[in-house]
Amino acid sequence: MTRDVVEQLKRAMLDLDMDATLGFVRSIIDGAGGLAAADAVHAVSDTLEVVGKRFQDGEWFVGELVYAGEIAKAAMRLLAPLLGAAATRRLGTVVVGTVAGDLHDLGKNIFVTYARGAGFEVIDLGVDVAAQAFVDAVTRHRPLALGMSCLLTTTAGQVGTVITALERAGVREQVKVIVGGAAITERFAREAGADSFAPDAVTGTDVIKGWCT
Ligand code: B1M
Repeated sequence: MTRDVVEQLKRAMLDLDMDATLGFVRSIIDGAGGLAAADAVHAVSDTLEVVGKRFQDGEWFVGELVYAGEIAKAAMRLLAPLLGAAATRRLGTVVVGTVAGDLHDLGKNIFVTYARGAGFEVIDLGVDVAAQAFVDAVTRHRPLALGMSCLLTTTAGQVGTVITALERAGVREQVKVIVGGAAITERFAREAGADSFAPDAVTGTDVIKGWCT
């Protein structure tokens, strides 16, 4: 049963069937197969990997990529309120955004949800965020951490650009920098001058929790 619902959800998403996908998401939310919201998030993320592969292989085109992204976004809207415990404490402020030139936000939004659930106040700058906007937000909000998300290899250089801009503005030492997204590796993040890399939203949240102590 557990496997069935997950497999059906994945199949519906690959059929680009919005209604069926959301139906399976809702049935997981209602307790089908004893699954949790996080299981549905993993199923959606795994399916997006397949979508990306099909796009990369030329089997699918931008239209399919866009619509699969819309389905994932609608699924995440249903799941987000259920992720993470409701925060009862304030651990500090985190500024987050997707780097300039990059419009991908599903992974960033999951990170935002988990970080808020853990008790952080998250200031979400959205997508396509210019280096100066990150600097302005750090100067204004004096956060514990700055998180950047980056999915495109063509925009990965923005990570270093933002860190250099923070240094030039004299605020780099005030804030820890964490980076995630499919275009980033641990090594890349370190070489760009970040304090940490997050392969997933839960690890990213745990890393910033560690910075609170
Ligand atoms: Co795009 N896209 N896309 N896309 N897209 C990729 C990234 C790609 C790998 C697909 C492929 O070719 N295999 C490829 C990039 C290739 C490269 O750079 N080497 C690609 C491309 C080429 C493009 C366009 C250029 C296509 C075109 O127009 N020709 C275009 C670019 C637009 C732009 O940004 N300027 C484009 C557009 C889009 C859509 C808008 C259609 C849509 C995005 C919808 C949206 O985000 N609202 C989309 C999608 C859906 C994808 C794939 C299929 C899925 C991405 C995703 O959401 N994954 C993707 C293929 C792939 O990644 N395998 C692809 C699920 C998400 C949960 O994972 O974001 O990695 P992810 O987040 C993870 C972790 O990385 C981490 O936590 C999350 C899980 O817990 N994480 C963080 C992420 N950020 C974090 C931040 C943190 C901590 C953790 O702290 C701050």
